[in-house]
Amino acid sequence: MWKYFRKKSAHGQKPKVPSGTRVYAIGDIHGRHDLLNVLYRQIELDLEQFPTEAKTLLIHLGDYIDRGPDSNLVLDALSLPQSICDERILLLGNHEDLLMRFLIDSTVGRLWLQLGGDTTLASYQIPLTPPVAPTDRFETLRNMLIEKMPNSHRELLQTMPLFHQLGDYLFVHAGIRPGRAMADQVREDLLWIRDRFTDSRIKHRQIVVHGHHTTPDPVIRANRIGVDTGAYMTHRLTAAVLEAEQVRFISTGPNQVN
Ligand SMILES: [Mn+2]
Repeated sequence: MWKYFRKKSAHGQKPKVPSGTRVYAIGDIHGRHDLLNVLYRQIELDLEQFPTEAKTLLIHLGDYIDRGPDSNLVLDALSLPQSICDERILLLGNHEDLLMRFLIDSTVGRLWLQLGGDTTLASYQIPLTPPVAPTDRFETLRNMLIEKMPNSHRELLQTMPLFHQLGDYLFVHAGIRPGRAMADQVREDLLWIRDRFTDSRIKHRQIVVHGHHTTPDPVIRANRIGVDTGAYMTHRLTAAVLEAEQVRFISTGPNQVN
C-alpha cells in the first residue's frame, strides 16, 4: 500500500475521501465552547451554501479541554447528539488522555496542571488550592474532580478512539511516527508527537489530518493537513472540509479563510 500510494501520487492523482462522503475535520477547541458554537453554525451555513447528497461526517481531532475557560461546557456539548452532520467522531487528544490518567493516578496532576488542566478544574468549580496539606493537594483535587465531573463526560472520554481512517486520509490528534506502519504506531506518538512528524517529508500511506501543532493558519503539506489554529488564544477555530479531491477550510474569527 505504501508504494501504491506513492505511485499514485507520482502519476498526479490527488488523494481523496471516498465518493459520497464530505468530512468536516475540526482542530483543537481547548475549552472554547463559544467558538465551537460559532464553527458549528458556520458548518450549518456551509451545508446550506454547498448542499450535498453525500454522507456528512464531523471529525473532531481531540484536545477539547484545558487552557480555555469552558472545558465542562465543551464536554457537555460533545456529549449531546448533534444534527449538523450524519455522523460525528470524537478522537482522543493528549489533554483528554492526561485527564483520564489523573482520575486514576493523582501524581499525573503536576504535569496536567502545568499544561492547562487548572482551567478544566476551575470549569467544574473546583478550587485549585484546596485547604489541605500541600502533599495532599493532587489527591484532593482528584477526589473533587471525581465528585464533580458528570458520568456522561467520563463515559464520553472513555469511548474516544485514537484515530480514524477514511480513503486516502488518516485522522489523528498529533500525528504518526514516520516510516512506521499503522499497526506499529504507539499511543504516545499518536497523542504527543511533535517535530519528528511535522518535519518529515516522507509520503505516509495516507495524508494525515491532525491538530496539536499550533500554527496561525491551517497547513497543507504533501503528506499532512494541520488544523490547530490555537483557538484558545487566537479565537480562531478551524475545520478542514474534505470532499472527493477537494480541501478547503472554514475558520472562526477575523481572519477567515474560505
Ligand atoms: Mn495536543
